[in-house]
Amino acid sequence: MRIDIITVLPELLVSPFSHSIMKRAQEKGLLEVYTHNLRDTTPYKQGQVDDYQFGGGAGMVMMPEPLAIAIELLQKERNYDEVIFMTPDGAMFDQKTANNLSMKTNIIIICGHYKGIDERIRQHFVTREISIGDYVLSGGELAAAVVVDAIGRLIPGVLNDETSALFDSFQDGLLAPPVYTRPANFRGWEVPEQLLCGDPKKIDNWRHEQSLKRTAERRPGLLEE
Ligand code: 6GU
Repeated sequence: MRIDIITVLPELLVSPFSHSIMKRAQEKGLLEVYTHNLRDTTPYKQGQVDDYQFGGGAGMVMMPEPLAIAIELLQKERNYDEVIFMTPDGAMFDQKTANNLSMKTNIIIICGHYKGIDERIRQHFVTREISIGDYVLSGGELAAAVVVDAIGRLIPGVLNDETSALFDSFQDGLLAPPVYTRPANFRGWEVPEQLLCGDPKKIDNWRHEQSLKRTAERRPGLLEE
């Protein structure tokens, strides 16, 4: 899978993909992430990418031409399954969307800044708009990093048995059960006996019960779905 991210702050997108699972996914050749500085393809002088909004009002808007050029340069090279715009008024990102996107081949992600991007880019290029939550970030970069991480780890072969996504919270619509490691007795606080009994069936049952309990307590809405 190849992901091209269009941004005015490519520096923000270096570290998130340089470590741990995201690093391994790229080393294995299963994931390619490229960032493109919008200022490199703007036709305007001094790298201008934004301007005042028509109708007045505070805040700059990202101009259509630099974005269109950046998108079309990429689309000339290969077919893209999605052109995603990261925006707080987009569809709420969730595990289902992550699963769906992890099966795509080529994706473009546009990171917005300032008051957003010219609406005509959204109408004529963008195929999907994503928000990562009901709060406002200063730009789409951190949100894009979240989305790429969530997608990247789901690409077949990225995770091994130890890091398997199968038992993640949300993967089966439930929150994950509590986990414990050594020592079995830490400061007098004991690991639940069910996990120490050695009977895989009992352990599975206990974990499922705990998942249901945790979901009912913390996210009852998930059980209704
Ligand atoms: Cl995708 N972008 C920005 N700027 N803020 C957000 C967001 C995205 N998702 C939640 N807040």
